[in-house]
Amino acid sequence: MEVLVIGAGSLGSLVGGLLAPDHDVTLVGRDPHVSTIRTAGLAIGGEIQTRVEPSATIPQRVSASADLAIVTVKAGDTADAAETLTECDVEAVWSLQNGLGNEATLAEALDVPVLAGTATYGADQSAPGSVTCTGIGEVAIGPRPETETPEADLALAEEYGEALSGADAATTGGTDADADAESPPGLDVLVDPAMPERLWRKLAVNVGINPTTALARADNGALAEDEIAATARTAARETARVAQASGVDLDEADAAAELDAVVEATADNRSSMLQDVERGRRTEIDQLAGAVVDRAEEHEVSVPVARTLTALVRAWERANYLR
Ligand code: KPL
Repeated sequence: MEVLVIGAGSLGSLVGGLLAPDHDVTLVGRDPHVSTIRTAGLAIGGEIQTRVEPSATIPQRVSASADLAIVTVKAGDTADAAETLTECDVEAVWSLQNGLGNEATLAEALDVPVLAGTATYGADQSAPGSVTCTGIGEVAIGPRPETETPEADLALAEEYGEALSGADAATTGGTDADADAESPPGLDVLVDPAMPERLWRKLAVNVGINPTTALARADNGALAEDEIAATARTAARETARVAQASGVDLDEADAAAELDAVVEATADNRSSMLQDVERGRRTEIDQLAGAVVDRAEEHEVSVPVARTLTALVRAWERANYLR
């Protein structure tokens, strides 16, 4: 399949890199990452070790056709990604982003089916031309919330899920010693018809992990420690309460358990918000904890921890002239 990845940062590079051996992948990102991939390929390190050679380009130069565009840009850059895609001829778009509402933004701007997705892989863009897999997670595809064509979208998600899943997708977690540069593990893409629940569950994980690790300047594994774990779990539980008030069936205990599972699976990962803070970039706080606070207000749900985390991260952004 021809696959465009719009947003070749940490996760986009990892996902595109894992698809590259079996598909014709073009990574769309920034220089010097893009120019390094063009000359030397993409090195994947950490829990998966391989080198692959996808095509790579910057957004201003894309006018490609593809079977599928995977959008992995920061939630705040979704409208720009949609604009880039208006120059391309793609059959469908799959959002693999953090936060809620990205699919709706893409669907409003584009005249092709837009599918929803989640990814819980840990990924860190260590240097130009390379990405480190810091935790093997799960990748899911399914109909987007509020689609007018749920059955057709589910059929499409099944088609793409099957086409994208690597033959040896379950074989992950290799070490340096057993790394086989010729046959890296593919992606195991799970098809989920119940995307709204999955997106809210992922939101609960992100609201628990991302601001806490960014503020503590700690990797995800630090959340296994009691004091900060309690803060993260409370934020995840608050998110579940807002999900329930929004009509989505997400149990508080399930949200907290999912958080614990992702913390364990990505213990060595530096969350995407921590990576943003360390690089002095604007974070996704508005689309994560900030979005929960906004919806909590609409539904009169109390979310003190999400509110505090939002205020602290926004204060960091203001102090760094990012707001
Ligand atoms: O999505 C992530 C992120 O960092 O944005 C998780 C899965 C929480 C991994 O850190």
